[in-house]
Amino acid sequence: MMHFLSLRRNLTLFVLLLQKQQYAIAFTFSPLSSYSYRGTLLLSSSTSSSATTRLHETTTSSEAIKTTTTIATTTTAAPNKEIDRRRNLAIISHPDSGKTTMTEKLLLYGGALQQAGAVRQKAEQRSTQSDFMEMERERGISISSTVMNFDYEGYRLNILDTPGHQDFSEDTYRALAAADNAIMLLDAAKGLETQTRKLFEVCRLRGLPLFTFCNKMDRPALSPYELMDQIQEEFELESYPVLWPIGDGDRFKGVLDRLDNVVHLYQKPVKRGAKAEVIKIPFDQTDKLEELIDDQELFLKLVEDQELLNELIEPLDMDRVLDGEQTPLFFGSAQTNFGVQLFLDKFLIMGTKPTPRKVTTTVNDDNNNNDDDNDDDVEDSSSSSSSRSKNIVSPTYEEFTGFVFKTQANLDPKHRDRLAYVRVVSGMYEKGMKVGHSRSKLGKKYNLAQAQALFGSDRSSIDIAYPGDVIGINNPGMFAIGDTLYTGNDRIAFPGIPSFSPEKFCYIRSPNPSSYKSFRKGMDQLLAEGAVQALRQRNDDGGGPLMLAAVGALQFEVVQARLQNEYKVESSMEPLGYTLARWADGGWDAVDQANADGKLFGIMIVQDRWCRPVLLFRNDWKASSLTEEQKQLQLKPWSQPPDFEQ
Ligand SMILES: Nc1nc2c(ncn2[C@@H]2O[C@H](COP(=O)(O)OP(=O)(O)OP(=O)(O)O)[C@@H](O)[C@H]2O)c(=O)[nH]1
Ligand SMILES: [Mg+2]
Repeated sequence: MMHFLSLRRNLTLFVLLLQKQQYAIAFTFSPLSSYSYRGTLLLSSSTSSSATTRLHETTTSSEAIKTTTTIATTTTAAPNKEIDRRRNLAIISHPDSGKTTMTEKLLLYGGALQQAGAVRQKAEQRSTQSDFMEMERERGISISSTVMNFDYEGYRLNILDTPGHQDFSEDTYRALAAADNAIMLLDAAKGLETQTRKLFEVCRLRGLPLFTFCNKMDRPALSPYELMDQIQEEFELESYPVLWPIGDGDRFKGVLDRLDNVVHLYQKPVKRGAKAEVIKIPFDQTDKLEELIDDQELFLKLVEDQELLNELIEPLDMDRVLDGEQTPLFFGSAQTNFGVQLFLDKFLIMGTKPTPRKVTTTVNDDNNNNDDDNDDDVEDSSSSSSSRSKNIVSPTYEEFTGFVFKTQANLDPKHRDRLAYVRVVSGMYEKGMKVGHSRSKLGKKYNLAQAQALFGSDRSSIDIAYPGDVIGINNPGMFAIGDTLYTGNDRIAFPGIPSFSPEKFCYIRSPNPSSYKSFRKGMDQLLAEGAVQALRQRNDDGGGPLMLAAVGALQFEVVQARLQNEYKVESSMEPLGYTLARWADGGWDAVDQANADGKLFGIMIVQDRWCRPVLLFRNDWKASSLTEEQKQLQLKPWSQPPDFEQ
C-alpha cells in the first residue's frame, strides 16, 4: 500500500513538472486515405486541413508564441516527402502485456526480420531484437527502452519498445519524449492495470495520440465491451474499434476490420516465429463467412456486434484522436501474430508524422538578440518556410535541431562505445556536421562524425537523417539526457527531461581495491546514462562514499548486474533508511541557517552532481512540515539539470 502511494506521489510530481514545462501540443497530418463509414468521410484531406488550422490556433493562442523571428539560414530544410513518410511510435503498457513481443512481430511484418524471436525462448528459438541485455534475457522482462528503425511500404518507422516495470518508469518516460504517437497495449484478460493508468496520464500530458491494442486474445479475455467501458470510464476516452475480435481463447478466430468491412481469419503459424496464414473474406459474403468461421454461435455474435457497433459508436475522427477524446482500438494476439499486420498498416495511415516541438530557451550565438519588433506570426508551421518561431521548432525549420533522450554504453560489448540517442526535430543530420550544444559555451561546436541507425543492439552507419528519426551518435561523454544539439546561429534548448524524485537510497562500494578503477569507470558510465542518480556528502569531490538514489530497488540490481557483466567488477550495497529526497533550491546558505536553527535534525544533507543541496527524509510527514515551515529552503522534489554550463 505504502509503495503504491509513493508511486502515485511520484507520478503526481512528474505530472506537475510536465504541466510546468507546457509541452507543445501541436500536430500535423499528412493527407490520408479516405475511409468511409456510414456515409461519413472520416479520414480525408479535409481532416488534414482542419488539423493544421488547429495548429495555427495552438501556436497563436499563447502570447509568448505569437512573437516570432524568422532567421536567415544557409542550410536547407528536410524535404517534405521525407518528413511525411516518417512515423514513430512508442509502445507502452503494464509489465508483461506483450510490448516486446508486439515489437518483434511488427519487425517481422515490417520485413525487418525473417523470423521473430521470443521473450522466453524455448530450444533453438532466437531471442527478441529489443530485449538484448543479459539481464533482460535471463528474467524475460524489459529493463531499458529500445529503438528500432526500419522501412516498410515507403514509410520510415521508428519504434520505441519501453519497459513496463514501474522501477524503470524514468526510462519509459524519456522514450515517450521522443515519440509522436503511442500505442497502449492491454492484456485482454486484465484490462487496465496500475502502470497503464500512469503511462496514460503521461501520454495525455504530452498530447500524444493514443492507439489501443488489446493483446493476448488467444487466451480467455474480458468482453470487448467491458474493455471499452473501462477505457471510457477511467480515461474518459471513447474507443473506436477498428478491429473487432471474433471469439477469444481457443475459439479466437480472427478479427473484423471495421474500416474495410473485411474479416481476417487466422491460422496459427506452422513454423515458430513465422507469419500467420490469413484468409480474408468480405463481411457481406455471409454464407461463405459462416462456413469459414465454422462456429454458429461466434458467427451470430459477430453479425449482432457489427450491427450494434454501427449503431452506437461515433465515427472515427482523427481530430478527436489528437485531442485525446478518442482512441482507435484494435484486438489481436501478438504472440500468434493475429492482427499485428493490420495494426501496422492502419497505423501508417492514421499515425501523425513528426510534430513541431516547443523550445524553452533560445539565445543568439552572435549576441544579436532577436528583436520582438521584427516578429512575424507563424502562419502554419507545418508548411510555411518561416518554420521556427521563437518558441516552436517545426520539422520544416531549415536548421538541424534534436535532443538527447537516452544514453547507453556497451551496446556492443566488443567496442565498449557510448551512444547518445537523439531524436531529430528539424533539418537534416548530415555526416560530419558540426553542432552547437545547449549546455556548452556559446560558439563551441561538436563534430557529429558518424550517426547510426538503431535496431536494438544492432547498428548501421547512416550519412543522413530527417525529422522524426531516432539516431545514435557517438557520445564522448558530454552529451547528457535532455541536451539539445543544433546548427545555426541561435542556441536552442528543448525542454529538459526531468529526473524522478528518488525513493530508494543505498551506499555502493567496491569490495576489491584492485578493481576500483574499473568499478569507478563503470559507475561513472551508468550514472551518465541515468540508470540511477548519485548523491555525495557535502564538499565531496569524488573521494568519499558514493550514494545511489533510485525510483525503484530493481534499478540497484541492474547497476550491480551491469557492473558485473560489462565491467567485470563486484560491488556491495548497503541500503539506507531514507524514503524521500528534496532539492533545496534556496541554496547552501538557507540549508546552513536551517541547520544552525536545529530544524534539520534527523535529516541527511547531501549534494547532487551539480553540488546542489539535497535533503533526505525518513518520512513524508517531516518533508511536508519542513517545506511548509522553512519556506526559504524552497524544497523541491525533483532536479532539473541546469540549462547552460555555468
Ligand atoms: N498467450 C499470449 N502470450 C503472449 C502474447 N504476447 C505476449 N505474450 C507473452 O507474455 C509474456 C510477456 O511478453 P513481453 O513481450 O515480454 O511483455 P512486455 O510488455 O514487453 O513486458 P515488459 O517489457 O517486461 O514490461 C511473454 O511470455 C510472452 O510470450 C499473446 O498475444 N498471447
Ligand atoms: Mg518488454
